[in-house]
Amino acid sequence: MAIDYTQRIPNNVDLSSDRRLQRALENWQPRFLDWWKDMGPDGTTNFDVYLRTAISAEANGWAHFGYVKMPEYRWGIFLAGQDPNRLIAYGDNKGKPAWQEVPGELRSTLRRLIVTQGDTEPASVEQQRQLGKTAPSLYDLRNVFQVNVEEGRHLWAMVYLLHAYFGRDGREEAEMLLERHSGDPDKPRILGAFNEKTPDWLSFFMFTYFTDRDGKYQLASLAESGFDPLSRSCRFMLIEEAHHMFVGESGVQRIVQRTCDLMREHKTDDVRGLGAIDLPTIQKYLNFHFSVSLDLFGQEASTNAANYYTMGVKGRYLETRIADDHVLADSTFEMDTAENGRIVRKTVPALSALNERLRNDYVEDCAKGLLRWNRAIEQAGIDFELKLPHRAFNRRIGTFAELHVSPDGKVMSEADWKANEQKWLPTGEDRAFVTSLMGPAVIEPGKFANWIAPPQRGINNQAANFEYVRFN
Ligand code: BYC
Repeated sequence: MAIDYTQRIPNNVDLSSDRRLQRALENWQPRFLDWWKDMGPDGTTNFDVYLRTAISAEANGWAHFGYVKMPEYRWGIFLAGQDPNRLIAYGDNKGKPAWQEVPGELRSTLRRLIVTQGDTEPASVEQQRQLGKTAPSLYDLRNVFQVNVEEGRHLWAMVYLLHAYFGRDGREEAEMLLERHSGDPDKPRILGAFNEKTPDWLSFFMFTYFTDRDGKYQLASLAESGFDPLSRSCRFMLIEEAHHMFVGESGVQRIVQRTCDLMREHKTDDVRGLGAIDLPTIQKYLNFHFSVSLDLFGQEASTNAANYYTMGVKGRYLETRIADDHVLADSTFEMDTAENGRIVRKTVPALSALNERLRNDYVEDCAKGLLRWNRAIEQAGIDFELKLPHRAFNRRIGTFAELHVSPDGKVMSEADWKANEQKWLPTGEDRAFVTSLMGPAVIEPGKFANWIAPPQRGINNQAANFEYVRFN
């Protein structure tokens, strides 16, 4: 179904045919806009931003680019097309038709997953609220705003499901999604990484590279859900998500490039004095964001994950492309786990290891960006390699949370960890330095802050000096 933009809430779910639902969502809409005003990008009400807006929910040719005043962005409800013959691909319900309504016995499980997913979306907007003030260019300013409006739309995607399929509880949960706030000591966001700060652009690019990538893997698993409206919501969200990870990967790449250019030009490792971010500091930020994002996959051994799978609620990454029985009752999986203060390899039932399996898929994907970043370092003739730290490094969730582990995977005492931690994770001083580089936003078209290289091409193939944001 095409997206109907004549409605107060743009949608492709024929919202006007269900007056009660439409009214409920129209009641939620002003609360969302109040939240955006209070917690979204600060001081941007009058900006015209060159944004893409969905005009179709299919992958090819889905977006329109044009100037939008940000609070007038048309947030709406867009689900990928329905396959009327879709079958559940795994678990006890394998082979049965996908559910168009929520099965009673799965109600609370599904609601919880949808709420957890929904909670991350506004959280990230809150985390990024102040970034516009220090944007290194108009191009980057436009990109953070694009990410923000789409995370806002992802919130709409989950709120639609809560309202449409979970009755009163769902409406209450939708309210709560606007009441919890990132880092709020009384009402924090649900998952740890979403209560961290994103105070500078290196953090932002690392966040969009590593944490948005968790989004990709979680959404892909939920896209396998037997609950078809959730699956269709996530499939369209994944199309939007790809740009967010591009922003992260290319952002880090441009910082690395600029650092290498300065190192070569001035024949020095000490680029801090030249107003750029040294490679060891980039590595520390990478260590932090990777480890915090690994926590988002949950416990290594998880009966929750096993139950989600068996019930047909949450699948594996690209479930239908995996060649096995899709039931996993007799399958095993090998993974590292903490035991008696050591890391040991164990064979465990595959069903209980599904979080870890997804984490493996994620780690493999994360490594690809590092190959490209390292190529830039190598091409500059610099002897330095960015590395993903060991998966047990700096964990708060799961089996490794009880251990202290170095980036290369060595288990150590708390005293040794304390003595070395500042070599591996950003210190207060590192953060203060990176923050000190974040000057007032660079708003002259085609100009960039000193610590980052320009992108290789513009958004939607625009020229290098395109005016991505007009301030009015
Ligand atoms: N923090 O059996 P386990 C995105 C709790 S990002 C705090 O492993 P489960 C985005 C857990 O709740 C993607 N608590 O749990 C990115 C459980 O509590 P109970 C977001 C945690 O449920 C950037 C207990 O520990 N989407 O889209 O299998 C910008 C046992 O754990 C954490 C989703 O997460 C944690 N990190 O796994 C914008 C998808 N981890 O039951 C957006 C939906 C675990 O003992 N969520 N716990 O009280 C899920 O699939 C699952 O909830 C999780 C956790 C994978 C997160």
